[in-house]
Amino acid sequence: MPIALSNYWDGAWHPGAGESIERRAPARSDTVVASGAGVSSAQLDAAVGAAAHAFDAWRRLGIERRCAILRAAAGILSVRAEALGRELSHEQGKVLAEGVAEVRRAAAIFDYFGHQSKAPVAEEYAGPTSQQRLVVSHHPVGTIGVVTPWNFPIAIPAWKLAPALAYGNTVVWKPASHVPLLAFRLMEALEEAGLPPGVLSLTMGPGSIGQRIVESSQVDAVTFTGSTEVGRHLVETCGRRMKPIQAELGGKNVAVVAEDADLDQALEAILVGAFSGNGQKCTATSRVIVDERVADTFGRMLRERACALTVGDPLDPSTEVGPVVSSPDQVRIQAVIDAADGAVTVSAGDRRPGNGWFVNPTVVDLERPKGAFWTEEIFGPVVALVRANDYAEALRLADDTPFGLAAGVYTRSLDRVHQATEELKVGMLTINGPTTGSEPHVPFGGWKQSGFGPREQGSEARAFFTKSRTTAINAGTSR
Ligand code: TAP
Repeated sequence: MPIALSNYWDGAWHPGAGESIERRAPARSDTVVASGAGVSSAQLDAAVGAAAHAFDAWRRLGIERRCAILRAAAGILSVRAEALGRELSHEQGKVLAEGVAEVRRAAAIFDYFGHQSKAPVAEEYAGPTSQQRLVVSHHPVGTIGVVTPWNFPIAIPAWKLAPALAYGNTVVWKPASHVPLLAFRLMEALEEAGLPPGVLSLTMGPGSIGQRIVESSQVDAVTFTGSTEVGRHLVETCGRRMKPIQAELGGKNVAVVAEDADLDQALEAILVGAFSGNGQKCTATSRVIVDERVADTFGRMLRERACALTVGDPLDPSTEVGPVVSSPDQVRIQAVIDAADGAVTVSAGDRRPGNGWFVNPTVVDLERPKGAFWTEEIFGPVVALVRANDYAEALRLADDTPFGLAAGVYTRSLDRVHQATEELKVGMLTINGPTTGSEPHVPFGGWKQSGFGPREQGSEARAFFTKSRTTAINAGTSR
């Protein structure tokens, strides 16, 4: 039976009066996972109004009581990780173990921000004289518009909602249309954790609902994760309104395999980087640049292992690569593969159910670094191999992209690690590990066209979700 979806604002669930929603399972497109309707424009305005109205009481509640609610939400998500992970895998298509791990990650994020009440709330500096102290304190921004993508249906919402709420903001959240069920489940968990009425509004619907949130005069700032195309448009929209926006966008992430790399270690890391999440991660490895001297060996190793990956139902624990998120995405990715010269499309055999949106894991040997495999974010289980004459050329090629999200470098040389950290223009760099992955206590985000505004998570999250005030305190003249 499909799960009946609902929207949430002002402390109550509301059936949508907007566009209908019907989410089908990517592995079995004849199975409806969840259905309902998104909000109408009038409902959205009510949901935004409720969040704006709730702001003063929420910020005055104090950080300790706010954080206690986030810790309770973390506990609820932990207890439900298996069940929610299964629903995530069914709805989005990533394999079961990754679905469960993502729910646990969301719990860890709520737990991390649930402990921010114990972090310093201000910094103190010396004034120009001993009579003056300068105190920098941090204050909530107001009502935040949150717009999230489908590839991490619960972890990315968590890493926006948790800091927004901890630091005293209220939120209007529009999840991606492909993953309404996990949004509904996260909202349920937060309601059960004791979030007061109005503090969070869940408003489902198409991109136009996200657009209306961003344009609302009652929304004080926007945090968005998604494509560079939509992100650029939202940055322009916010710029015209002088509204702060944080945007985490696309990537064309690279793995550089040096001549001295431990090839087995590099192989394991690149397989995870390229094919986990069915290749649909913003940090997915999509270009592999290999030193000419080890390229034949490494290319053969990569093709052989990619060929042995089991493609199938994401709920089957033996599956290593599941379906992509939608039928149009399957058609688009397959067209890019079909148009490529030298594409080796590989698959371990047929364990896939009928009617699924599957794409075989694919390795493409590129003669020259150009074409769609080199420049476009394909967002599927595909990876391009390119040869470089030496390490210096490999680093130059690595930066041959307008994106700057993630890179992996595989080497045993400290000198080469140093060169990579100096030269590569990326926000996330991994040495001898997968390009994918993040931790809640350290910043996450991209350079160049992969990101805009303050980073997410860790110590940098507060920079976006608060406004600072510098207070100069002068001692009385009698002292
Ligand atoms: P998008 O198509 O950009 O959609 C992202 C969100 O924006 C969805 O909720 C979407 O709604 C909404 N949206 C679409 N048009 C809008 C508009 N005009 N105004 C406001 N909201 C609008 O991205 P996607 O396909 O969901 O996600 C994949 C992309 O996200 C990839 O490029 C990936 O690299 C990127 N991504 C980046 C990161 C980081 S941290 N850099 C992490 C994950 C994903 P609908 O779903 O209803 O269309």
